[in-house]
Amino acid sequence: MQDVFDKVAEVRKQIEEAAIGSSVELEAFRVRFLGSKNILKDLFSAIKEVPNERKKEFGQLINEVKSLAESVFQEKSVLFADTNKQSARQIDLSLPAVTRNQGAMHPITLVREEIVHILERIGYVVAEGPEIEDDWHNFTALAMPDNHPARDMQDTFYIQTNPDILLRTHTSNVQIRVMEKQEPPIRIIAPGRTYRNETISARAHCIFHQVELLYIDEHVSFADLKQTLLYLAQELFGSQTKIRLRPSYFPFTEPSAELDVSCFICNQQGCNICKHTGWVEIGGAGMVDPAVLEACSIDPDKYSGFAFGMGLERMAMLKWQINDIRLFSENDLRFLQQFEGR
Ligand code: 2U9
Repeated sequence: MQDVFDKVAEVRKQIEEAAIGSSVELEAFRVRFLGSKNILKDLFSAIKEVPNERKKEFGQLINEVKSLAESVFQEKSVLFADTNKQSARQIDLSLPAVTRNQGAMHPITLVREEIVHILERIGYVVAEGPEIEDDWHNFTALAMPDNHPARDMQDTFYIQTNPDILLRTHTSNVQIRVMEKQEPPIRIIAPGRTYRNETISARAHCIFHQVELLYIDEHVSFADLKQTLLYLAQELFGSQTKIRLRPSYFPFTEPSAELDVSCFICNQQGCNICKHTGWVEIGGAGMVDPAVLEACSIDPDKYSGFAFGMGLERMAMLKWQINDIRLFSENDLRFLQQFEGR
């Protein structure tokens, strides 16, 4: 029985003589004498060995020793408080780095920048214009007369009830505005957002993006157009790429053509992307209609030019095999994060 009283006396001695010279030693002290499995708890459970008449005395003794441990700890905590903060501030270079989300470019931005850079290398400059446009710059100047079906409310978003103000249906308004102000030669790229009153589905959206290009100078020919498109296609899809021009119709170009490139997925062996034809359509083109030049006071007898237009959603969908156009405007991070680092 004297044993347990001796043990308490010994623990008291340990507390009184404890060498606490650092925050590490202070923490060791706390764990040993005040922690959840501290040595005093073990001693306290030995109370069953103490005869009843001395249990009270024993309990008081343990409480005294516990208070002693607490006051030693308090006293030393004040001493090491600053040191503690300082060590918290120290940087542990062996820890793994905190990775930060860098964000990603939007896939439409990525294809736009790619096309713009390719065309800048052969002398084109980016031009911009308004998304809210008047009827003349969006339709009339582009040889789309009053009765043209594209002007229908079904196809075009008009601003409130004003039949003269609308959301541009293509970026061609930009070229009209440049031609009004600038003498040829004109070599411009017009990338931008466009609007059409379409029912939204996996294949169609009422908001989409285009890149159009326009080149006006003396003696510009269809051969120049073809060579420019071949350059663009080979820069985009690789030097082995072939192009094919199919006759088509646009009100603002004559002659007009649809541009196909040899399938970059299957190399013309046949796949779902080219629907086993070996060819993929990527845009439309043509020689600028003389009536369009005239509308902008450019002499069609002196100057000629070509234009080309492509949809950026379609390009991105082909490039990354994306099967739903709505993904581009929904801002779902699970979609957008896949373009990190591109
Ligand atoms: C001016 C004169 C002519 C631009 C052109 C196309 C053919 C064409 C489509 C491609 C896919 C639109 O986004 S899309 O649906 N565009 O096929 N665009 S020629 O012609 C112009 C432009 C401006 C002054």
